[in-house]
Amino acid sequence: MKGGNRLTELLKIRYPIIQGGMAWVATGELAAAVSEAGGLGVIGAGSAPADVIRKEIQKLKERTDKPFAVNIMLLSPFVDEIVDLVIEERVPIVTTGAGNPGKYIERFKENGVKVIPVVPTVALAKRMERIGVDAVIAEGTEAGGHIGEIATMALIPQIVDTVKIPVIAAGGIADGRGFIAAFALGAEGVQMGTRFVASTECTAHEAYKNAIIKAGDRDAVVTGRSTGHPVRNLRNSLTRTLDELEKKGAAREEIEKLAAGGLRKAVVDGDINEGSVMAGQIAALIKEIKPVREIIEDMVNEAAGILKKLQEEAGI
Ligand code: TUI
Repeated sequence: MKGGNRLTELLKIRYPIIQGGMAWVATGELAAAVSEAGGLGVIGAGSAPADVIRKEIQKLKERTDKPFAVNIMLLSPFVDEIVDLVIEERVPIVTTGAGNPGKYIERFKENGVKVIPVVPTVALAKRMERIGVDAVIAEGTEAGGHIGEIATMALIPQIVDTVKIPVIAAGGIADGRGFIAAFALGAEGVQMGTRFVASTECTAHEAYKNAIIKAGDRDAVVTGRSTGHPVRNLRNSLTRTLDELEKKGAAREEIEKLAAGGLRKAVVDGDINEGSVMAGQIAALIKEIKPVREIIEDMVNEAAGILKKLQEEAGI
């Protein structure tokens, strides 16, 4: 095994590859497969109550004894009970999304839980470092789901130049080229969501996975800008209806009512027309559903090939 970096040492994993903590999609099965393959598997708590996530943690623990994380979606009504659950189950690492995890940091630290928040801006990265998080995931607007405004290419080097803790790049990464690009910008790891949805072990409905395989470059569109909760999802009848409502200046409640429950509809029921098929812009680059181990090994081998080519052909 080759030597690691700060992130692989912090998380005790083989490859600096983290799986996105996607609500409904990031189950115990998917997370266990990623951890077993040498990355960091992440169970997405989404808006689920603690008893549901406890079962996912148990499922994962039956399949692997490698490190894993739980992602806490900070807009969830169940955040407090998920925080208690993480501590009770001795989950070693937490990632957070869709908000500022500040008020929970002390409890995590006291209990030896490593915390890695997703940050969409330099200001939030700086604030997170000051309150003592272990690393940050800098997520560009190319990502799927709830997003910020700054592109990965611009965001990563700015955050790398601002904080001393390790920076993990997310948004628009699905292969060895993206991996190398992230490292070129100063990241010490990558997080991928959409790529892991299109995996054999992902328990999302086949129709959802196939929608990613079929997506073209302009299909991952943003809805909900007017509500202050912009979400990137694949263009379908739901996104068209939402667009019309937003153009008409419909009430926030009406838009949110339509969007609520949309993710479950797509992931669990396979309704890719009326449901919210959250995916990043990189969906169009993903051409096949393959096992998690292959996704990771192919990515690492492609990255190694790029490095070799640079050394041999570019005289570097
Ligand atoms: O959280 C995500 N992606 C998500 S969460 C989600 S569930 C949901 N569905 C509909 C509406 C809202 C949520 C689906 N996809 N990614 C990480 C992420 N975090 N992206 C952006 C942020 C973020 C935004 C603002 C993190 C912190 C933040 O801070 C604002 C503040 O309070 O300072």
